[in-house]
Amino acid sequence: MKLGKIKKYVNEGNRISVDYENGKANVYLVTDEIVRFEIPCWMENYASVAIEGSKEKPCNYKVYDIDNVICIENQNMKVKISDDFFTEILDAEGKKILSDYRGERIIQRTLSDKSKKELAAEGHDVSNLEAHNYKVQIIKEIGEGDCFYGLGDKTGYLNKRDYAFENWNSDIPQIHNENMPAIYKSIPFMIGKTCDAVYGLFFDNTFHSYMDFGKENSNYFYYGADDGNLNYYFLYGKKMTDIIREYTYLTGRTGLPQLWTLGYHQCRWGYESADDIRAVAKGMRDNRIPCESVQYDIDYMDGYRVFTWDDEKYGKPGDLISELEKDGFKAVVIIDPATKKEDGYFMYDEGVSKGYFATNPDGSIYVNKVWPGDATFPDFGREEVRRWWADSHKILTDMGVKAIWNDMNEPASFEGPLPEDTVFEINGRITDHREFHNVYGHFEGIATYEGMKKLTGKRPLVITRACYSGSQKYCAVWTGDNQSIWAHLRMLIPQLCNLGMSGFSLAGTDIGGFGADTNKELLCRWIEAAVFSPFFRNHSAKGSKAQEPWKFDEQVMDIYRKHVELRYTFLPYIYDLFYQGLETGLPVMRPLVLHYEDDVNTYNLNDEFLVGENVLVSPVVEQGATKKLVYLPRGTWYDYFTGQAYEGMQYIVKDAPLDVCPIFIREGSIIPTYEVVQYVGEKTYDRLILVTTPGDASYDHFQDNGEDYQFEEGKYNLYRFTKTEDEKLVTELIHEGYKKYEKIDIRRL
Ligand code: MIG
Repeated sequence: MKLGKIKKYVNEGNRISVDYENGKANVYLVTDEIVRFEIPCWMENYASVAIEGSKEKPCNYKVYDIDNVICIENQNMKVKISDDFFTEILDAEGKKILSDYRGERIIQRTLSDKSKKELAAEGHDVSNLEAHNYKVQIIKEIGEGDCFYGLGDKTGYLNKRDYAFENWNSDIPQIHNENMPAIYKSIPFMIGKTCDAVYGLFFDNTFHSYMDFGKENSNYFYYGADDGNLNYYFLYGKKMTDIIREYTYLTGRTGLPQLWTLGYHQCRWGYESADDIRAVAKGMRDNRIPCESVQYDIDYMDGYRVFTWDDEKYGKPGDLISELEKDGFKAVVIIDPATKKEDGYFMYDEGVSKGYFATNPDGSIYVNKVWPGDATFPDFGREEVRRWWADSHKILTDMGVKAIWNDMNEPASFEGPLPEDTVFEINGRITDHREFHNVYGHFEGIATYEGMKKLTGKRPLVITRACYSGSQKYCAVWTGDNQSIWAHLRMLIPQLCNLGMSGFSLAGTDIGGFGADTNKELLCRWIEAAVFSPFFRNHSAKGSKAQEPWKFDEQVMDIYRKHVELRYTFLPYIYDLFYQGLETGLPVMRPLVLHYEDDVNTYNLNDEFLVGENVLVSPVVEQGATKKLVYLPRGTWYDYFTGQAYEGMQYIVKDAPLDVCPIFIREGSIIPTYEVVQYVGEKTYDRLILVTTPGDASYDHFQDNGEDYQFEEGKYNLYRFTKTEDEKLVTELIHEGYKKYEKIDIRRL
């Protein structure tokens, strides 16, 4: 993609179009902080899937050229564009933030032809010994010590430096290793941190893409894609929190969840009848472990036909749901996109007659095998298909279903991947699987969200496995089929933190591990590490060891109960973080580097995290460990359980026997908490308990009905609590529109 020399440029509105010898490029000033770079080598006027509507704001900037370099300058930065669309971005003081790499890609390894042959002969992959240049590609310089964050659900560590990844939504039932190129989601957004700057890059292209952060060569990082335009956004910011705010300004923010969805959920692929579900629900209540749902995996369906119910094993549709609802359980059911190919099955018949399924190039319906056997794939890129799918959820909501769990939407298929030329549509434009694959789950998510919103009037919970940037507007996510191994317990922290920094605030892992057998110690440590996982669900696979908390011993049950109760205690704090996120885009679970980016000790901190700004959690994630090395950043931190104070900017060794997950509260905190209930809705929350630590503090707390959209019409309360050095607490109601608490108490740490 060598564009050659600049011939001329035109500045119109927010766009600077550059004519090169061999093509053209555009630079768009989206806002004063966001600049978009585009080479429309594939399509002019590409409409983003991730970004809905225009995000352009009036911008103040000037454009001029010196020695054939185009300079675009505003209050924040200076963008220099040269021949070959070589770009350089400087801050207002002229310090370089990010620059394209001038050289070629060179793999830093040497291998003689002889060795290459020998390796190949033994079956090793030698295809990656030479740099493969992609149709769309951009290479940027790396500085020593640069760190990279974001990228959604990728495996491995918090900092992606020295690793390479791909974006191609993949169903991976095998162990998710740290060097795996891709799992279920494609979120081509990264935050770069240099020694004196931070920035964001969002590569908005849905084709199979590749990102390498210095693994190939420590002098550069690159982005490549198999097709599409070169189309990326540079996000300027003084702090990482600015970058996240801007990224979520572009691609949207996680909506306010219903309060109950933030409670505890129990699941297992292996509850095979109404009695199984009933027994688990009873187990939760009998053992006094708070719980909102016992989720229905694929066995509830009649022969895995979506939108049906197996009444032989699960009773009359609706009966079990309403029986359990009396005890506070909300029904959450799984839906797969693959629709059984079977004449006489209403979804198939309707889909065929209306032409709703993806086709082969010759127009025949594309078929592959998934759970129901031969199956077809709804083309969710079309609005009428989404509407059909959305409306089909009435069958479920009529039974009392409250939330939907979308699985297998990479899309997964048992007989090999869908061919590249399978035909889909994106809002009226015909395309193929190569472009559509990574947004299949995204569009299914929109359909499901719209359906549930219309049918229930409540804020939908749609839990999805596959998605793309921007899906956070519609979906919660879980990280798919992890395993009951310590490596996956450890990975929970960087994975959920990076999802959070990529806009996906409502995320969780399968607590206890999905595949393989969990054990007592692992399950205890997992529930501890997951207490603040925004989506909070224990799930396991058929054939694995049962992992409901009472399947072990009294000690496990006590530890489990203690931590689920802790979750319910902190519910209003977590809910507030979602409320604040509507404005800031910031996630609930955050790596320390997000708030302490000048502290090098936080750059690679993989085993602790913050919840909001005021709670620091440092779980034990090593088998056998009963002490934890905790890093505390600047300030004073208070042990949540004992109140003991610790000075920050140091590592401490904390005792953490099996029943303890070290939690610290920052000085000057006011944390809203509730009394424990067995499920949200068991009683009204009329008492708020503020946990406080010494020091000046101010905190805004949001309260509404926790369910629907009435808060958007002002039906909510916003309390402002202020505390000064003399430790007196002042309460103001800065917005009143909902029934107030009867009591507000204080618990001083
Ligand atoms: O290939 O529906 O990730 O959570 O329990 C298995 C059965 C299909 C994969 C999901 C998992 C779910 C399971 N599904």
